[in-house]
Amino acid sequence: MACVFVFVYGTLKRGQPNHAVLQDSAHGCASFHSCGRTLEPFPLVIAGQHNVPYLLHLPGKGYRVRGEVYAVDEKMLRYLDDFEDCPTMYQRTPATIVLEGEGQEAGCPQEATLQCFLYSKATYPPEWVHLPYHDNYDSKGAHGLRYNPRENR
Ligand code: PCA
Repeated sequence: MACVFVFVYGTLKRGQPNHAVLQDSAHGCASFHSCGRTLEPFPLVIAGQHNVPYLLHLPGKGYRVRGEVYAVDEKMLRYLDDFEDCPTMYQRTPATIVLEGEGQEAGCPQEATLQCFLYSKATYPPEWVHLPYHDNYDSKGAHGLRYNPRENR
């Protein structure tokens, strides 16, 4: 089947605690496409006792979130759905991503966009909307809300 694009904004990014999931060929294939950010703003919050990042499905509020686009095969997509406990914990929703990086800054009058999937949260406790919003998640950021990996829970 054709590859689909997945935009990751949280623990699946390079240098973040779950990135190895994308690199394990036993899960399927994921190849880095480019960096990018959401065309629309979304609230990206860090919530719950394990400090998990969630992009709340509330377009128009928050920041245009930065992340990475990967082309993934069907096997990896299924693995990621399972890993992200989709559709229970996260929902895989389509979003327009504005690509950034090589070739995008220089001499490119129009922004290149790509339709991607991302793992967002459609249902959440109402008070989460009032948490601080992030635009570029880092589990070791100045927010101090260090992600607690699954194996430690
Ligand atoms: N993993 C997914 C959703 C949030 C998370 O930690 C990601 O990195 O995009």
